[in-house]
Amino acid sequence: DRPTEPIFMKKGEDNVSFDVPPDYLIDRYKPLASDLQTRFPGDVTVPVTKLNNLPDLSIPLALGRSQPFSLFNPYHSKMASKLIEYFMAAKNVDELLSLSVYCRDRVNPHMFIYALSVAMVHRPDTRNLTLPSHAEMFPKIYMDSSVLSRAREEATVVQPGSRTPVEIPHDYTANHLDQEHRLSYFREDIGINLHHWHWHLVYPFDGPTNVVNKDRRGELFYYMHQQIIARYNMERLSNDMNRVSRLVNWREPIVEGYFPKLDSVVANRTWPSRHPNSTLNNLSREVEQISFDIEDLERWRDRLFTAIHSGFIISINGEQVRLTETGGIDVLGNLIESSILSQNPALYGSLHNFGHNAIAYIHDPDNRYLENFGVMGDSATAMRDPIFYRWHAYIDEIFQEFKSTIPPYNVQNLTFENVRVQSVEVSAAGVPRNQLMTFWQQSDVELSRGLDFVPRGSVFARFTHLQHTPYSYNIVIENNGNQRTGTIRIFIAPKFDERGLPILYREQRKLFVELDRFSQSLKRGRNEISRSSLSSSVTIPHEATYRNLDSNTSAPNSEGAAAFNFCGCGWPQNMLIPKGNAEGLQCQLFVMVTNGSVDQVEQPSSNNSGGAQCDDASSYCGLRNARYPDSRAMGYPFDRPARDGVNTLQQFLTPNMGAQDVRIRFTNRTVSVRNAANN
Ligand code: CUO
Repeated sequence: DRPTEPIFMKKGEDNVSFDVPPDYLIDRYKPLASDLQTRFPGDVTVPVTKLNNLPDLSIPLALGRSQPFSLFNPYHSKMASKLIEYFMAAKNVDELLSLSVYCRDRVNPHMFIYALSVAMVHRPDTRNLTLPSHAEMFPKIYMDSSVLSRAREEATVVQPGSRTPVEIPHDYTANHLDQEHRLSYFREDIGINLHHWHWHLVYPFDGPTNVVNKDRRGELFYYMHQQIIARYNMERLSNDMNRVSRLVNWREPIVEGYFPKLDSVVANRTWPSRHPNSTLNNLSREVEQISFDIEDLERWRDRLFTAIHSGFIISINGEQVRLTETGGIDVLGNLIESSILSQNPALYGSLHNFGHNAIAYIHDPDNRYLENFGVMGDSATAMRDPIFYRWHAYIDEIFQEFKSTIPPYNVQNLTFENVRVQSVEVSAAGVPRNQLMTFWQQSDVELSRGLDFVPRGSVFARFTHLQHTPYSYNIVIENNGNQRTGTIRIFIAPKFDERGLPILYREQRKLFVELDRFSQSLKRGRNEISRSSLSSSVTIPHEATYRNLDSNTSAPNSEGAAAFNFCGCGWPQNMLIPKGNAEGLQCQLFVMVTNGSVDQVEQPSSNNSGGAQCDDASSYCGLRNARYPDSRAMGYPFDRPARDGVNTLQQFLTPNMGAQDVRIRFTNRTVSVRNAANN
C-alpha cells in the first residue's frame, strides 16, 4: 500500500498501524519516534520483532529513492537481487515482515516492491498470500497520468462511498494519423501489461539461483514471448495491418515513435518518449553503469547464429555444449535473454536485455540530458510501445532459426493411435455457430493503494478494454482403444494473409495462438466434450485484473477480493481472442488430442505441499514451484517446421487432429461495467 509513504502511517480502512522499533525509523524521523507511535493509533497494531542483525543495505541503497528502477539494467538487477536474497533468507514470516519494514522506507520503492514480490511468490511460507495488483500499487505506470490528478481531487474532496470513478479516455496516447495507434487497445491493455510484469516476477533473470533456476525457464522465455508476437500479429491482421516487421537493422532510423503519457514511477517526471525516426546509439551511461556498443549486439547475434548452425555453444570453460533436439531451446533461451543461467555470458552477451536498454535510452544514450529510460526499460510498461514487438519478433526469429535445424515431427510423432477427432465447433449464447463475438467493455481498477499522501478510501479508474462473449468448444472424439487419458490442445490462427491469400503452413504455424490445453479422460467409443473458454489454461479470470464493484458501497466485493488470490501471472481473459473485424476475421481453429501418459510430467513429491500452485494459466506461466506440466516441446505441434510435402494445415493433419473454420466478428459497441458504482 502507498509505496512512497513511510511505514508508520495509518493504513487504509483497516486502520492497521505498525509498532516499529525506533531504530527502524529513518534518521529523519527518529527524533519523532515517541510522537509517531501515539499519532497514528490503529485498530489493529502489528508488532514488528526486532532483528538481531540489521541487513547491510549498501548495495540496494546505491539507487536513490526517487531514481527510476529498471530490471533490464544489470546494475539495478544486481541490487534487487541482493534484496531478494535477504528476503528469501529470512527464517520465518515474522523475520520477513521485520526485514521488509526496515527496508521499505530506505530502498527505492519500485525495487522494494519488486524484490518483496519475488520473495513472496517463491517462499513456501508466503506463496499462498495475496499479492496486491501491481496496477493498484503503481497506477501511474498503467494509465494516463491525468487520471491520477483527477483521482487525487476525488479522494481529497469527496467522501468514500460517494466518489465517482475517473474515466480513462479510450484514445489517449495518439490518434489515427499514427497507423500503429490502431493497436493501442492491445499494447496499453492493463491486463496484458500486468501479465508481462508478473511473468518476469515469476521468472526473474537474476537473483538467488534457487529462484532463477526453474524447470525449462529458458524455453518458456522463448515460448511466452513467441505467443505474444503470434497474438499481436493476429491483432494486426484484424486491423488490416501487416504482420510486425522484425527490427533487423540496428543502424537504420526506427520509424515508430511512442509517447507514453505516463508519469515515471517515483520521480514525478513524465516518462520519456521516442520520436519517430530515432536511431540507436552506443550506450555510455555512467550513472547506471551501463555501456556497450551496437557492435557488441551484432557480435553476440553472429555468435548465436554460429552456435545454432554448429549445433553447439561454447561454455565458459571452453567446452562444446550440444544444442539437443529437446534441451537446446532451453539453453538458448537463457543465453539470449540472458539470465544468470547463461552458460557463457562473456561470449554470447545479453542480446535481448541489452536490446531493451539500447531502445530504452535511445533519446539520451550518454545521459547528457539527465533523462531516464523509456517504457522499454521496465517490464510493466514495455508492451505499450510498438517497438517491443519489432524487437521481440527479431528475438523470436533466432529461436525459429534453431527450430529449423532440428528434424521435423514425422507422422508417427504426431499420431495418437486409435484416437480420431470427429468434429470441432465453437458455440456461444446468441451467436451463430462457429463465430466468436468481440466488443468493448468498461471495467474498474482500484487506485487508492497507489495514491500516496491523500485521504483514504477507494477511488476507481474506469477503463475501456476489448472483451468477447464467453463460448464453448464442442469436440467429438472417437476412441477405438481402451479407456485412457488424452491431452486436448486448442489453437487458433488466421487463415488468410495481408493480401487475402491462404497462408501456407510454413508461415501459419508461427501464427497459431494457444487457447487451451487440458487433460481429458477418453472412454472407449464416442466422447462428446464441451469446454468453456473461461477455463482456458492460458488466462486468469477477469476479476484477477479488474475489481468488480458492489453497487452502493463502491468497495470491491468479496468475490473480487478472493479472486485476487490468483497468482497474477496469466494472459487476461478479456484478451483471449483477438479483436477480429466487422466482416468476421476468417480463422482456423485447431484441436489435437495427444497421449496423456506421454505428456504427463512427474512432479517431485516435496512440491505437492503448500496448496495452491497457481495452475490457472500454466501454458504461459508454468506451475508455481513445480515442473512445467507438459512433457512436449512448448508450442507443440507448431514449434517445428513441417515434414516434407506439407504446405497447408489440411496436409499437416493426422487423424487425432481436427480443424474448423471460424470467424471473429467485432461489433463497435461498449458494454458498461458490471455492477457499476454509484453513478
Ligand atoms: Cu518480456 Cu523482452 O522480455 O520483455
